[in-house]
Amino acid sequence: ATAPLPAVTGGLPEGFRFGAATAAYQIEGAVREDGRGESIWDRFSHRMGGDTGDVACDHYHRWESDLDLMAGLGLESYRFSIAWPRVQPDGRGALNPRGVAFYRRLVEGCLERGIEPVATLYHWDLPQARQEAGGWAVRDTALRFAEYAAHMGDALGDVVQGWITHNEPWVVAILGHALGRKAPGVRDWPTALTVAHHLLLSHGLAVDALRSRVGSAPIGITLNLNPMRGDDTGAVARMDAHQNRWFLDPVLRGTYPVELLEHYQRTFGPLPSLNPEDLDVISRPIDFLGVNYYSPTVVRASAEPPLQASAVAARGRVTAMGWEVDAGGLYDLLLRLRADYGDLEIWITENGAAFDDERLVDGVVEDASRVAYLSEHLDALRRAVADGVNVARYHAWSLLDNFEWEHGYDKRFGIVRVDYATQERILKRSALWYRDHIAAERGGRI
Ligand code: PNW
Repeated sequence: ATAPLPAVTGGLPEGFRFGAATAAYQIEGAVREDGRGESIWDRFSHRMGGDTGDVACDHYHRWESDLDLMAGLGLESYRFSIAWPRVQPDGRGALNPRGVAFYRRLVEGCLERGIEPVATLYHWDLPQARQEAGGWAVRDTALRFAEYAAHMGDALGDVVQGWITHNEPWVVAILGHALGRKAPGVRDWPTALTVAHHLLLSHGLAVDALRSRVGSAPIGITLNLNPMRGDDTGAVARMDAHQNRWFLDPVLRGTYPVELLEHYQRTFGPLPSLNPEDLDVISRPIDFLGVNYYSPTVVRASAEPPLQASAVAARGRVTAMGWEVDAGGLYDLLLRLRADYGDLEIWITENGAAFDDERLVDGVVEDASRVAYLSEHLDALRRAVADGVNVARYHAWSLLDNFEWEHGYDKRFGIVRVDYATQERILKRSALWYRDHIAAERGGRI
């Protein structure tokens, strides 16, 4: 393998920041400490009998040294998530002050190190008590989420510098409620569509709640978006409407994609949760769109309900997840967002990869595949910026190896290795490469 060329630098907009992302259940551990309530991921991972987030990276106790690690890499922005059941154990009622205090320490620790703290309110860890009251399939959960958002705005609005309502509502709705692969493990398409609607509604309600409480801090939502590839234009359009436009259009235009909406209604009957007035709330102005990009989706026409379209297994270079490596997909996606949705500010809130070919050599984990992945995707980002797309953040997924949901700890996305036996953090080559890339951009010596 040849080493990647030195990265192109310069040309990024004023105010652009490089950072890394994590999520509460994937790194914190300490699931029974300081009054934290149970979440649907505690319940689901224990029920599945595999790995759980009980200890994870023990970040709840190691946050200070983890922040030092970030500062040492020159990271400028840190995207973390707040565990709803840590700050409001039953997902309603009074706050748990010890849970809130943890996030205040974390955020102030970021500020002390010159790192911008960006908080995600929902990265999939619904309080189990809300699930027992019906979960995202009931409208009340959206109202409770708005109250939680208001509480967080009051508690942390003076220090958090960016707010993200939801992470990847498609994954929550479809993988969590149609395919049953993620918590809460439901398999029912009509429920999944109801859940998607309530997630979107709760996003709009949370924007309203935050707007009056967080000063000028930007507010957005993060979607997992995939550029679609394939020869059957009908199948490609259906998959694109299902996965990308079902979330983009309501948030950015106040409409559901009409053809797919009619198709769902023919297939499943009326969708009673979908009150037309909700779209005004869902489309409240946001300050940026968060984009998680991993790979393109290759689509073919098939008999598979409800879309009559299926994703084809990736070919060529793939990651340990089986996801195709294609930085051109990031460029295409960014250009498409600008063409279809106008000049909105975009934050890449996740981008990265798990690979199996890492090995420890003289105290550094050599991960050439990840260095290549990050380098190619940052080049694609720079090309999109040069072509006029307004991109303001890049958060690598992830700072640390962590609990990769139903795949457990085997899939390692970190730029920093976690030795789970000792909780030691060991830099990977990609972390050093990223440090040098940021330093070169800032004109420092590397
Ligand atoms: C995202 N898919 O999940 C999440 O935001 C992270 O928590 C996660 O660790 C990361 O990506 C890596 O998986 C996704 O199947 C999970 O399309 C599945 C899909 C997409 C994103």
